[in-house]
Formats: sequence, C-alpha cells, structure tokens
Amino acid sequence: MGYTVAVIGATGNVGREILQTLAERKFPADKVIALASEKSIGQEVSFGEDDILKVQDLNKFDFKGVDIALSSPGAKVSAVHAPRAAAAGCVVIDNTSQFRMDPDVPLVVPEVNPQALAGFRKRNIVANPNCSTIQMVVALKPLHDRFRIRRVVVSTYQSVSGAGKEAMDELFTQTRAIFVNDPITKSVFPKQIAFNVIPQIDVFMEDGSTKEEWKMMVETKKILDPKIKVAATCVRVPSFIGHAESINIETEEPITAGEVRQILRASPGLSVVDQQSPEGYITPVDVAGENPVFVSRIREDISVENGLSFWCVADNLRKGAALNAVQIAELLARDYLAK
Ligand code: 2RA
Repeated sequence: MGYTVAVIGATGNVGREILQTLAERKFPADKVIALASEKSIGQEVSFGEDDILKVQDLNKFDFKGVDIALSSPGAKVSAVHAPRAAAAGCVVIDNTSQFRMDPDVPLVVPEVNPQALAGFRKRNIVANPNCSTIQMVVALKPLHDRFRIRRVVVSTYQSVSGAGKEAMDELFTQTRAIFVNDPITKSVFPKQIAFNVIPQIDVFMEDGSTKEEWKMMVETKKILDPKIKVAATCVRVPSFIGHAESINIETEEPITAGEVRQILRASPGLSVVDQQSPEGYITPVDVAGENPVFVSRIREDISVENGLSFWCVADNLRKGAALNAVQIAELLARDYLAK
C-alpha cells in the first residue's frame, strides 16, 4: 500500500521539479495530486515520462486522507494552507520561508541534520531550507565535524530561476531586446539583469543586509551549529539554472586542502571536481538536472590561521529545493510513516 501525495504549487519551477523527482526516484506513491491556485485549474503537468496530472484547485481541496504534501506555492499561500493540511493529518514539507525559523518546525537537510526530523509531529510541518543555504551546509557539515568551523564568509552567484518562471522570461526578453537594440523592460528584478549582476535578493533589512543574506545566516545556525558565524553577500547573476557560491571558512583545527578533498569525496550528497584546468571545476551550466552539490577550487587561505576557500555549485531547483524535499519525504516514509 503506497502513499497519497499532494504537490502544492505544482505549476511553478519547484513544483514541476518535485513531480519530476518523485517519479524519477520512484517514491512509493499510490496517488499523486497536483494542486495550484484557481488560475491554473485544469492545466496539465507531467508526472514522470508517461503520466499527466490535471491541476486541482488548492483553495477547495480537502487534505483528509493525504499522507504527505510537498509545498512550494509562496510563503503567503503556505501560511494559509500548510496548517490546514497539517490539521487534516497530512505531513507538510514546506519549501517557503514561512515556517523555517519556527522553533516547533524542523528545518532539515537529510545529509546534515536528519535527526531534527523527529520533531515533525509538533506541527506536522517540516521546513525545507533556502536553496543557497542547502548547498552550503551539505559541504560545510563534514568539514565542521572534522575541523569545527568558527566562521563562514560566503558570496553567492544565484541564477534567475530562484525567482521563478517570470524571472527566467525577464532574463530572456531583456537579452533579446539588447541584441536587437530594443528598450528593455523590468518587472521582476529591481535593475536590469541581462549582462548585469544585482547585489540584492529579497528585501533589505535594517542592518543593510538583504533577507536572503539573513536567511543564510540564521538557517545555517539552526541546521548546523548556532555558534558558527556567517557573513553572506547574495548576488543575482544572469544565468538560468544553478547557484554558485564562493565560500571561505575559518576553523578551530588546522586544515589542509588535501584532507578536505579526501573528506568531501567520502561525504554524502557531494561531488568533488577539483583540478587546475577548465575541466577541473564546475560551473552552473554543468549542474542543471544534477543531484549532487559540486565542490571545486579547494585551497588553503593563508591570510588567517586555519583558513580554507572553495567553490560550490548546485542545481537550485533540484538539491536546492525539490530533491531535498523529496529526500525528506523518503526519510519520513522510511522512519516515521511506514505503511
Ligand atoms: C532565490 N533563494 O534564489 C531565493 C528563493 N528561491 O531567489
């Protein structure tokens, strides 16, 4: 007997990737339901190679009898429907920022803190971290275990797919407009994104950081270790899929590039590609559709006592969102909701 699974926000970038990932990993579902807002009712979404699902109206949907919902409809929509689904007995894995810092909601990356899942019954909700946080903590976890990380300085280079389908369209239309000398239009990003980089993702906070940078700091503390200091600069760049990050860490213990390469190669969810040649490092165009978090450019930072720098790239829609959520569902099915 399999699970009844709902995908909330099934027509968005992440929703479609969740459906694809559930099918690819043969999640033991008897029934998969695609849910979205009223404007998408009747639309068809693919589930694997052969199945097509008709989108149903989230507002009218009764979650009784649904075992697990994977939700990525935007924080405001999750705020209304995730508690409603949870109250009906459905375990919600929510990919929005709505519940991540709720002390009663586990914030989980299966390779990093699977034990946190034990607390899901408090609200019947599990939060999926922000994409830029997920890929970073997958790489940091084995290094923290071996060398005890004191401080992380990270600069991100985030593709436009993190801001949704409309953002991808905006990059495409602006790029085309520039080639044909047409005026460019902006609606998603605060400034031109084509042939440009924008040092603002989400809103500004009082201290001058952005909410994306705040997320990376507070989520890393919740997932990995509250003692780790994090300084983040999050930048939008004109690529379609794949977030890249330049990460610098300072550790308690002496650290060498050789030992780091060895440790990361033996750690879950990671792929080390690290040679001093164009084939020896990963870029965002290499990772679309790939599951691992890729690490390249591993080198000691001799400007501090125990420093190390590296480059980290992942598919932000996959491990940064859909895959991580499906892996949480797999852990729930295996350890807590066995049928
Ligand atoms: C972004 N991390 O990249 C944010 C939300 N997915 O836009």
